[in-house]
Amino acid sequence: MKTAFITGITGQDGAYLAKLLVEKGYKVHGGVRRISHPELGRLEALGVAKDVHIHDFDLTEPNNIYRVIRDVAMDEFYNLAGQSFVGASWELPIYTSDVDAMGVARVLDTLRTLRPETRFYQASTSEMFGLVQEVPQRETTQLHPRSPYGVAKVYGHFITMNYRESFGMHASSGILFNHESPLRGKEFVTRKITLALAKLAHGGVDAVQLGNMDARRDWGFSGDYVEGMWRMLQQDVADDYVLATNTTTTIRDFVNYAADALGMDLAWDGEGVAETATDRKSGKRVVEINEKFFRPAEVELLIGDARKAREKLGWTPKVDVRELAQMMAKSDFDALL
Ligand code: NAP
Ligand code: G4F
Repeated sequence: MKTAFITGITGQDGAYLAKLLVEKGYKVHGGVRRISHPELGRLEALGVAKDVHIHDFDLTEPNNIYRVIRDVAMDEFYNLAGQSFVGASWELPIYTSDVDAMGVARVLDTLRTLRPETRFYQASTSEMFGLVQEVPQRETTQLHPRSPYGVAKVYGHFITMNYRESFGMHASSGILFNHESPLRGKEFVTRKITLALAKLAHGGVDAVQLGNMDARRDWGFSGDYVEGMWRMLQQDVADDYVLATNTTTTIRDFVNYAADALGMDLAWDGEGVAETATDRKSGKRVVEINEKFFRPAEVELLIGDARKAREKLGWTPKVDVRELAQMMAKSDFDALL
């Protein structure tokens, strides 16, 4: 039986990965940071809360990291913890880099000292491509991050590569494009949309307030992507891989897919901050634009080329963006029944 340690186990990906590893027969340990109201809701939703061993863990706390790595005899370490909300990173640039950049170095250096044979996974991101230098983006595409979050993740990415090259550690970095699920945080645009539309479908009256409708994202399903993380750590040689669907969709079209799943028929009108969407059937206003959701610098286009993961890991995503929007909208609708 293998043992895995997952940081960020209470998050979206942490919960799906914990479920995958429990099903594969792993002994699963996870790190949970101290907050006033500890929350294992996602692990409970996936039915694995009782199957995981929880440890106090914070990426900003070096001695805490040291003790956890000393005490848990782990074969694999998945570093999924992070300040993951891009929009917040302009307000929290120092904290974001402490967690998303320095936190990675703290873990790698402790593993190097105590358990250098442990296989390590770093949660890198398509946000590192930012102002994209190539379409589609792949492992070799030049990075140009556009947010403090993206900048911090670039450090995490390169320090992972550096510990592999410097110390021969089995350290891999997954450059994951956006991936979502019914367990996605409510501030991310997909979940914000599906929750708001589900409330409208239940008789609510509040339109969802959104920012840039023209940004394009390559959206996949978290459940598919954690399978790719696991496959990376099963390779004889550590490496970096893009995981993506190779389809890009505007925010506007994601709204259309979610609306469709809930039986709405949207009419779009206006441009820029005056843009709106109204449901032809109910006459209700569904989308309004609010300038406060625009970002100081935007990532306009993401579309990934996951050929390397397909060829070397045998990984392919199973859920497309329409199915994803439908899955999320239906889940939010059913939860309100
Ligand atoms: P998420 O739902 O926001 O989960 C983040 C997790 O990190 C939560 O468990 C959170 O704990 C924990 N955390 C935050 N700060 C911490 C700290 N200082 N010490 C220890 N734990 C801390 O994010 P996700 O969508 O699952 O993403 C997982 C990772 O992949 C993140 O690093 C993210 O940046 C990266 N990523 C995500 C995507 C995506 O599209 N989902 C794409 C590429 C990369 P709480 O429960 O206490 O908040
Ligand atoms: O859903 P988002 O907040 O995700 P974003 O910024 O792409 O980041 C996510 O994916 C990254 C991978 O590329 C991860 F590394 C990161 O941790 C996170 O999981 O925003 C998506 C797009 C942006 O272009 C944003 O400007 O949606 C646009 N948007 C328009 N209106 C909005 C809104 N985003 C949010 N959150 N809220 C809005 O009202």
